[in-house]
Amino acid sequence: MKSNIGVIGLSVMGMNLALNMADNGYKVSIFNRTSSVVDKVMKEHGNDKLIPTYNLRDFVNSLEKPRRVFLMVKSGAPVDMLIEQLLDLLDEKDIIIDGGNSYFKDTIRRRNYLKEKNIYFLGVGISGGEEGARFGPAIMPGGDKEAYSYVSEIFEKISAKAYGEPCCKYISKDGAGHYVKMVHNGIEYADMQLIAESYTLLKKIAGFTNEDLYKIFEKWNNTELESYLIEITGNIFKVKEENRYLLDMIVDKASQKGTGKWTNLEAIDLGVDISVITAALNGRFMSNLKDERIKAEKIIEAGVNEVADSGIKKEEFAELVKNALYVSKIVSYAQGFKLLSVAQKEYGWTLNFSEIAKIFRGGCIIRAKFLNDISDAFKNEESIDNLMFTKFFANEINTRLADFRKLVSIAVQNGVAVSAMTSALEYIDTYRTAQSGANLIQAQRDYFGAHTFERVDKEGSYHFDWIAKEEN
Ligand code: NBP
Repeated sequence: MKSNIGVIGLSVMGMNLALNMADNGYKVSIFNRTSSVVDKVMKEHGNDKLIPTYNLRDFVNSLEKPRRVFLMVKSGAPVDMLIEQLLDLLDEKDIIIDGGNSYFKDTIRRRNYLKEKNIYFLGVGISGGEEGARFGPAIMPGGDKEAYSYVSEIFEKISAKAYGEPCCKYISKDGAGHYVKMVHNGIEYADMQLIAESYTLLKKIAGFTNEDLYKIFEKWNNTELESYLIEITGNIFKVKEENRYLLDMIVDKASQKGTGKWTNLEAIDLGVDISVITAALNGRFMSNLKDERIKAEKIIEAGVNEVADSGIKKEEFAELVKNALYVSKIVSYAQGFKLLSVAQKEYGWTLNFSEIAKIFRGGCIIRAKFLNDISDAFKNEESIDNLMFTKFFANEINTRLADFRKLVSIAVQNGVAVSAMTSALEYIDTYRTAQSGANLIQAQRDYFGAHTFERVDKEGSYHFDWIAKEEN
């Protein structure tokens, strides 16, 4: 009997996905460039559902048709190299699935290339790391829709389940699945930065201890903030090593693998403001200037005048932080979905935001209760310009905005940097400014470059001879 699917690349993700597929009753052929890895997997996890293979020809021949070849290798050149090697061995209508973190434009290119060869291609975003891959990731499949019907059952079975539904839904054609995964990663950066800023405020301004912070986060996890990241953050505050809190022993330098960078570059390309996600990326860059920050603290003064005691009790302050965190979180998701809405027009995709929010509810790092609200909000108001304008979220923001402003002011007065939160507040204020100062920018542009301007009192495009007027 032939295998139902084959997995190439048996590092953390590939191995765990293959085991997950086998657990779900599928016969899975496995292959890895370095053969000893195949032996290791068989030795440690082997069962009759896993079929080891040691060259690509045997791997391909072991699969039932149409063949489902799941690549889980390092993104970039390895994917192209494998596609080339597989082309000699596959038949028309076989399906190559790229489950790695590939750049969506590579996915579009590969799909077009393989279409010429009559090979189907799916670019699939997978989230959840090792644990997710083993027991249920969030899956964002994009690519040839005809081919998706051959893998949908497997994907839905191995995916995480949230509220009884699989965290897996076909996204749209060519690079759409990888695009949604990329935006998901950007949102993840923002979520983490916003929580880190909340921690800083609670610790530096209100003086909460790690033990207090554990209790606060535990409480928050029973509110609208309920999420995986709030839960694990609470747990982190408790952990001690040799009588010292482990968190206090960790150097404040945050690394990254570059996925947040792609989201930001893409937003710049499409002209979309994702300032909270950008602030999160900048936060990681700045965190790495540790030595310079130590020097700067001595060179640049805080400039904090005697701040009058605001009279806020610690508990009240924690409530302000909670409201600011929640509103900022709404803004970062609103920005992520705004990027998706511009991208779907740019790349000709049809994205269902309500369903995308549902996929994120399980398996992945950003899983959170409020994704149900996002899903409902987009379902109720499909063609809304921005998540923040939906009735539900407009109300959530309006009822907390005064607290949010108060918190940001306290942070600024105390010289505590909260760039992601401030960016969220600025985004709200920029959006809700019906009459901005951009008329002056247009006037300047027309003055020095004759770039023309539109007028509020009549139709058309105008140039004014500013210099002549000045000379008169
Ligand atoms: P890695 O990204 O570390 O890739 C290692 C695998 O790629 C090994 O199986 C390696 O084979 C194989 N490989 C390489 Br490198 N070059 C190859 C080539 N030219 N031909 C064939 N195979 C090649 O593994 P990972 O961390 O499991 O991630 C796999 C994919 O999933 C990546 O795209 C990653 O970004 C994505 N992803 C990872 C996570 C996570 O939490 N780790 C989460 C979500 C998505 P070898 O053993 O012979 O070197």
